[in-house]
Amino acid sequence: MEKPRYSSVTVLTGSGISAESGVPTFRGEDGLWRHYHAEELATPQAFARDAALVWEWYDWRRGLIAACEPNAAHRTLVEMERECEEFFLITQNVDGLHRRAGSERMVELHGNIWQVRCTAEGSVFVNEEVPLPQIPPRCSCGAPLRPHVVWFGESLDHSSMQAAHAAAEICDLMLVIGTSAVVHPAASLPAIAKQHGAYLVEVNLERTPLSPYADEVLLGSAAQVLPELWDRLRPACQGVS
Ligand code: BV8
Repeated sequence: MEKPRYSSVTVLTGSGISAESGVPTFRGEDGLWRHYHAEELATPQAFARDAALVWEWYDWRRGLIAACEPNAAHRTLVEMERECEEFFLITQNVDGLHRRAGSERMVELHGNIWQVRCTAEGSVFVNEEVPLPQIPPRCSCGAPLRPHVVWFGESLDHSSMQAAHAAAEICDLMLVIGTSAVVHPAASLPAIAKQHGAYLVEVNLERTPLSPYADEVLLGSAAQVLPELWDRLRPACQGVS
C-alpha cells in the first residue's frame, strides 16, 4: 500500500494539551473554582452581575498560568510548524502557552487571558500583572476592563473563525488534541476537515463525542502521545525536500 503523504496539517487543541503544564481543564474534576463551573463565570451575564467575582476567577487563573511552562506537546507542535509543508494551529485555549512555546501560524479562537478590553472604548491591550493590583481593573478612562476572551453566548471574532474554517477545509491531516469536543463552533471544525477528506487523529485521555468519526483515537496524555505520533507521522508530513 502506498505510504500516505500529508501536504497540509491543521491542529485543533483544547485545555487538555495544557493539563500537564499544570493548567486546570474546564470540565475535568480540577475544573471547579469555589464551587463554580466555568460556564457560570465565563459569561457576559456573570460579568454584569458581579464583575469582581469574575475577575477574581481570572486573576486566580492568571496567577496559575504565569507559573506554568509549555510542555512536550506544545513543543512538538512548534516542531511540526517548522517541518510540515503547510501547518496551522487552532486553539480554544486562552492560556497563551502555544505562543510561549514558539507557535506562530495559529489563531486563538477564544482569545487570550493576558489581553484586556475597555468596556467603554473597546480598546484592547496586554496586561500581565499578577496578581491584579485592583479588582476589577479599570481603564485610564475610568471604565472597568474585561478579559479579552470570548464568553459563552458571545460570537467569535469573524476573521479568526474564517481562518480556522479555511484551515479545516484545506488540510489533509487534522490532529484534535485535548478537547472534550462539546464547545461550538470550535467543535464543528473536525467534521469540516473530515468532510473535505482529511485523515482525523484524536489524542485524549478518554473517548469523546468526536471519537466515532476519527480515523485514529490515541488514548493517553498529549505530552506523552504527541511526540510519539509526530515521530511516526514526520516522514509523511515533511515538506518536499
Ligand atoms: C457562539 C474562553 C454564537 C473563556 C471559552 C451550538 C452551536 C453554536 C453554539 C452553541 C451550540 N450549543 C451551545 C452553544 C453555545 C456555546 C456552547 O458551545 N456551549 C457548550 C457548553 C454546549 N457556545 C458559545 O457560546 C460560543 N459562541 O456560539 O456564538 C452565539 C451567539 C449568541 C448566542 C448563541 C450562539 C462561544 C464559546 C466560547 C466560550 N469560551 N473559553 C475562558 O477560557 O475563560 S470555552 C472553554 O471551553 C475554553 O476555551 C476551553 O478550551 C473550551 C473547550 O473546552 P476544552 O478545551 O475541550 O476543555 P475541557 O475541560 O472541556 O476538556 C478537556 C479535554 O482534555 C477532556 O476531553 C480531557 O479528557 C482531555 N485531557 C485532559 N488532560 C489531558 C487531556 N487530553 C490529553 N492529555 C491530557 N493530559
